[in-house]
Amino acid sequence: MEPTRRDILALGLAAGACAAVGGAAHAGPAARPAPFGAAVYLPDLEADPRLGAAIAARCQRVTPVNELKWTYSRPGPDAFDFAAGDRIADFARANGLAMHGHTLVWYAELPDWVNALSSAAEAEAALAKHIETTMLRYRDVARSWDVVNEPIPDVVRRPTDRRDSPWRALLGDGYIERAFRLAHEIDPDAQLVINEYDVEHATEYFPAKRRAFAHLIRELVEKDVPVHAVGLQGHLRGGVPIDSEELAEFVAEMRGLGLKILVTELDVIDAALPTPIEERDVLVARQVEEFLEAVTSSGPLDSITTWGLTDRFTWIGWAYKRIDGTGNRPLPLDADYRPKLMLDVIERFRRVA
Ligand code: 9MR
Repeated sequence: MEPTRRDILALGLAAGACAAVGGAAHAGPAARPAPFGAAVYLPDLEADPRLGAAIAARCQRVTPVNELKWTYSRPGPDAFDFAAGDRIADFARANGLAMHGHTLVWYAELPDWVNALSSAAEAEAALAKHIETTMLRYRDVARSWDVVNEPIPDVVRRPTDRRDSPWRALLGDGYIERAFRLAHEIDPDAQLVINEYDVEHATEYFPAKRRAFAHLIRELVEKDVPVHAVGLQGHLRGGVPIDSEELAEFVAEMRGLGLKILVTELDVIDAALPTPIEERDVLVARQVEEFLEAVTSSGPLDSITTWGLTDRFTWIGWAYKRIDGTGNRPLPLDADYRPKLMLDVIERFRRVA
């Protein structure tokens, strides 16, 4: 599907409008665009050679979707299984891509033996061994890591609320600080990211979650914890407006604390968007535009990664399947690897200086 001229104008993609967005508040286009990345799941990479080719041609970074999660890489307290992680790392190396490590500490995807840990000492030892072994193995190719993923619960009552996990149960909220300090000791030059979702909208629980996320990050920075960047996952809810003003303020505050801003898992959950593809693609691209506009209003992004590259392989397809039977269209390339308007929007905001 070729976008119509009306679509292009609506998205500000025409040359004049292009200069206006991002160009207005800043010095001009970035000398080097922010790296663009895609997350990739090994079975997809191995199933379709077009996927690897598209990533190699279009991306500078790659994130393993699942391969470094504990259920995949930690069969037992003394055991590591890096078979799948190594395949992604080799793919990255072979194509000159950086790998973004996802993720060292998370509440989810924990094997039974972690859920059975029963003392602070055991939890600390498990974390330390995991962080050290995993970071050192990929040190050459992974220069950035989601050290702690999703530390804030979905329903936040107080800004001090933190998400429950075995780590928190055994080590208290200090597990977050501990993880960053351990990661920094192991690889002092790696970029250490704190990563979160559902902070982009104005409705429901989003603002409270964003406030708790900001509270946590402020607390870490005040304690001189080596956190270097804020990862905004960006699993955007199609049809739900972006909280442009508050999100821009949040990001500006984070930059003021000396932190970089990364978009780590961008896609648009299009389950509730209209059926016609042309219309839907415009709405998806427009939402990405609103989001990227807000998060670049105080400076450039350090990188932009989408959670997948093509609509052919996306978690949205099973997690938010459309009831009209048409395929989901959350990503920059369609299921046949044709670029969509969303890709033009990303390309534009990569260049904000
Ligand atoms: O896309 C991932 C899916 O294949 C996994 O089953 C799921 C659980 O491990 O994780 C999905 O990726 C998530 C990411 O790791 C963290 N942020 C939210 C992502 C989408 O759910």
